[in-house]
Amino acid sequence: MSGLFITFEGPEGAGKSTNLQYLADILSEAGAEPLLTREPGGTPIAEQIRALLLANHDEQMDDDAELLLMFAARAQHLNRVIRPALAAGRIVISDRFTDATYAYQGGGRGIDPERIAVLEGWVQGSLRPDLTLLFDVPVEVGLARAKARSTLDRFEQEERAFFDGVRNTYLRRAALAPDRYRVIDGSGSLASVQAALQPVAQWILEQWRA
Ligand code: Z5A
Repeated sequence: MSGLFITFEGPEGAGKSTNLQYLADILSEAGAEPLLTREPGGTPIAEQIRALLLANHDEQMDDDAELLLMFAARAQHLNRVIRPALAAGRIVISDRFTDATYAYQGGGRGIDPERIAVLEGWVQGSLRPDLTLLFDVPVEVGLARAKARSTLDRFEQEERAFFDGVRNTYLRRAALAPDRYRVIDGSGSLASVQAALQPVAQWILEQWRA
């Protein structure tokens, strides 16, 4: 038995968390009971690493330290939560996964994607998401939403160029692997975004039942 691994990606304020719950509700009503999780995080230890990664520190975090902490959290999350759930045949939906590392640590910080690929192979082996929903919004729209909501975490305080790098990397990766990604315009009304999710939900259910 093997489940289905779905990831939600996008720059800040793109609407991932809001729409993840919406999709999960549709799947649950259809009897699928998806497992919802997030990165960095998803287990008690990985959530502690998340807190370290998002907090503002007096000391600047080294880019390599940030990258390695992302994958440390991912190893814990994958082996404790994601792999067992997939092995049990469940649909797993993660709010961010390794595409975020390529986007933020690669496109944002400027780390060579080949170095990220080494860690991806080490930690994940051949495991990749079956489907990635990329919620795309212009940088200024996403940041305005994030700023309206709460105090800014360590990533949200970055410069404009950082966020341009994040968004461009996501879009480039999606263009290179159109079979795995669905790009959803997250800048429209919530109703229009949720309408776009309806056929995606049906596709997921068909794949899961097959
Ligand atoms: N990170 C990394 O660097 N490398 C990695 O490998 C991984 C992660 C895995 C996680 O923080 C941070 O970790 C993240 C990348 C980095 N950077 N930051 N910041 P997080 O999980 O707290 O942050 P986030 O993933 O960016 O979440 P977010 O800012 O909450 O964005 P979102 O989930 O896409 O948005 P939302 O919460 O659903 O919506 C944001 C607001 O907009 C909210 O008030 C909504 O009501 C509103 N919204 C949503 N959709 C709409 C529409 N369509 N219209 C109007 N308003 C809307």
